[in-house]
Amino acid sequence: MPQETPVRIVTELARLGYNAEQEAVTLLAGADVPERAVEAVVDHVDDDALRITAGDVRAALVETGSAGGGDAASAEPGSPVDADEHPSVSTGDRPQESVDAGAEAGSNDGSETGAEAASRTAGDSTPTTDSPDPAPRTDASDSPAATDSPTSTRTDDVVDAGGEGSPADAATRTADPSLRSLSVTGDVTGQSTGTGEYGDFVTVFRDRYEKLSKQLRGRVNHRPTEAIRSMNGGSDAAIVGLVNDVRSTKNGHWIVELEDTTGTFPCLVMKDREFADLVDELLLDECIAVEGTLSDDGEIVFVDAMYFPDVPRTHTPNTADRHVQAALVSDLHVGSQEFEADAWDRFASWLHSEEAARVEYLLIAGDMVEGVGVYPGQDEELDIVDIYDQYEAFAERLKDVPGDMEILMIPGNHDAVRLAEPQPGFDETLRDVMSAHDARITGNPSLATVEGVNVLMYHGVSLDEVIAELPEAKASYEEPHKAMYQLLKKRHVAPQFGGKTRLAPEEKDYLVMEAVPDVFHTGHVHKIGWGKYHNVLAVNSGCWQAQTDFQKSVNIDPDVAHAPILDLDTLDMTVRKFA
Ligand code: D5M
Ligand code: FE
Ligand code: ZN
Repeated sequence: MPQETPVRIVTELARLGYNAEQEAVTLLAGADVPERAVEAVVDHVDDDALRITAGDVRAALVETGSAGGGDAASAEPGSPVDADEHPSVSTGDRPQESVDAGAEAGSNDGSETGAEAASRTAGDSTPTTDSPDPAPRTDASDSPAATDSPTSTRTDDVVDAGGEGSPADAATRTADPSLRSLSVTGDVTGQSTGTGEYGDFVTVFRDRYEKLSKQLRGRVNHRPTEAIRSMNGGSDAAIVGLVNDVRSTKNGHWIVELEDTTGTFPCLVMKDREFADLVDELLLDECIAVEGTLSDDGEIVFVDAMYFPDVPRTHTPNTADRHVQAALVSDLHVGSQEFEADAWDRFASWLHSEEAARVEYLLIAGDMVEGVGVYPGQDEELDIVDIYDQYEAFAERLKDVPGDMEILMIPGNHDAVRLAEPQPGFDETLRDVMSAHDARITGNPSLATVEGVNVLMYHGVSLDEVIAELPEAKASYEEPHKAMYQLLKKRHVAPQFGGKTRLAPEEKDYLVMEAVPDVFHTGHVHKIGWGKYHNVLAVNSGCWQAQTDFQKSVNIDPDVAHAPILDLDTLDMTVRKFA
């Protein structure tokens, strides 16, 4: 058996969204036709499974009769396939910080993230080639340190090293902006038509229903609720609707009321059904489908299956054609006394270093400034009290970023645009203030295509809602990426309207994820966390603001000065810490 078989198996499983036990990989590698064995085990495991066990493989191989002579001979202990580590996608840098596709790779475990060391000491920082890497790389030849054609010369000043990264070698690196591509869709900027009238809400919810029901249509044979009302008791029935209400019965079962364009219909989920815990995940106004049987009196559907629009497991992410990287940040809060200017300086200096030569994009997911009047008593914590002065100061920070980098930014809830989502990009006055770096400014959310990679940027206010509404295991501030998985599953960045998230009714629902992103980038909760959900990399990018008094009072312990650095050619990610 070729030695690389285990690596291929792990890579393929990762692509399909699974993590695997080492023994499972060994067994698969020993099958007569490993590729077929992988298919068999993927067919065999539960759709929601994240981790493939040796037991799964044995069961699948018995089912298909393809066990083969495979024995434990294949992957040697200590060989690169250490499935108990990070079996899937390596950053190629620090294995313990690699993005672990399929498994929950979030990273608030207190371990040093990414190149903290790298950001402090240039010499031994390159977390690349020499350290033994227990995680198989997706493509071993594709080391970030590899020397394909030299790119990138920062045109403006080189490095204040300050010990942070080594100076860029202008002689060997030339940035070639002609290789770059960045386009944005799904942006409300300049498209806003909503007047806030009641009728606009009807329109936007219709559009939501239209778009999301389309995602579900292929999976159930549904009827309008109006038609279901005239069906005979005992018939099979399926409904696609927005969740209008969720209540428990006195026996602990659940009634989920669904609404479509013809009316509403109650659906009963029995508490002992295997999918009953999905009810915990429901948010009002999200779109789901149910299948079941009408009660004898035809008044309620007994649910047998529940479906979410979701991201298909088969999603194959797009990647860039060359080794180029993007830095994903958010929540600077310039103007706040807690803005970590020194950390930002270290980051900006590092961007000028050779190590960052491939970092050609900077994507900022909102809360550029602290704003004014965002919450009561905020003025006492302001370093800069005038909102325009705050943007001036932010613009100065942008000037520290290498002049040849492409910057894309969207607003957040502290920024000077309307609070209701979708938020348009900044107005002309503020664009002027920030014009020095020629950044692209779009709305919240925006879908950016960066060298072929679809990056959905959303500030993240709805994460507060998801975290408040769902059980901790499914969404928490410690693991913000899991809350992001829920948004991906619902294919909507802010499903529940009326709580923390304000909605500006427009003709279209800009908050629906019509296309599956390859990368989903949010901020807002000031915690770093990332992981893959059905091959989509979800990244919440921390902040550049130390804990405020308010955050202290509510026990928010922010992750300050982390910069996730994304390889656009592999979607591997390294988090660098500049605190
Ligand atoms: O939000 C940073 C985090 O702090 C985010 O999770 C919301 C939370 N936060 C901030 N202010 C408040 C108030 N007033 N109530 C509840 N939760 C809050 P940011 O957008 O940076 O302020
Ligand atoms: Fe913020
Ligand atoms: Zn915010």
